[in-house]
Amino acid sequence: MADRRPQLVLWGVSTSRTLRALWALHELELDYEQRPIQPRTGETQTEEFGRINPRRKIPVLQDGDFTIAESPAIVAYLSDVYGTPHNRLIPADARQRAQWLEWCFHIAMELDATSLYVMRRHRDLKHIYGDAPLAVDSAADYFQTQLRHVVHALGDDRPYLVGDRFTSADMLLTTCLVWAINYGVPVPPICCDYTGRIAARPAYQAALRANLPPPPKSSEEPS
Ligand SMILES: N[C@@H](CCC(=O)N[C@@H](CS)C(=O)NCC(=O)O)C(=O)O
Repeated sequence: MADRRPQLVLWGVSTSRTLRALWALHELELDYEQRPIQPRTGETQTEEFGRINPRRKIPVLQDGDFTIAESPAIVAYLSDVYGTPHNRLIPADARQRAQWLEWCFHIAMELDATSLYVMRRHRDLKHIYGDAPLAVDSAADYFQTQLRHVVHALGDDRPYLVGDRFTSADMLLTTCLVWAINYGVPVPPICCDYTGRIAARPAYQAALRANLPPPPKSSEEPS
């Protein structure tokens, strides 16, 4: 009998980074299986997960015997391997690809790691990483300063960051903008309009649903 196990397995739910991987799976209309583990639940600390990702971070994608972590890399891998000319998430043209990479690094480094994740670590997760209100305020200011480059790029009614089609740079940016808006960081109207438009994509809506954590197990449920 043929092996019916799905090829693609995504580990992780409930974070902005897991959402990116799920979003790509839905944009590319791929079948996948979920392992809905969550951060800070102990589920990233198991022996099984440590073998899959020694960094003990979600998301992680398994594609048969291949494993890849880091949300922008997962999205790029999926597009490279499974994208079609119609739905690929990476530009084909060399110069546009360079600009796409420039945006991906800018968003992952400046908007995510240096700004929003600092706010998360030192405000929401201060019980783990330490209370640092000055760092939180400074990270929020830095986010707004760095966002000026996005405002400039989206000027002249440009619908997407790179070229004339949707790419994974738009996925990274949208997840950061939604994150910032939820954190109460002021976001200019042009970015709010952009976020609303991109977030209306059916694949984003499907990914949001798939990114919901599983309901807590009731101790009264029969085992
Ligand atoms: N740069 C990574 C960040 C991944 C990351 O930090 N994941 C956190 C949750 S957002 C995690 O898995 N933490 C493990 C834990 O707290 O158990 C990416 O973009 O995928």
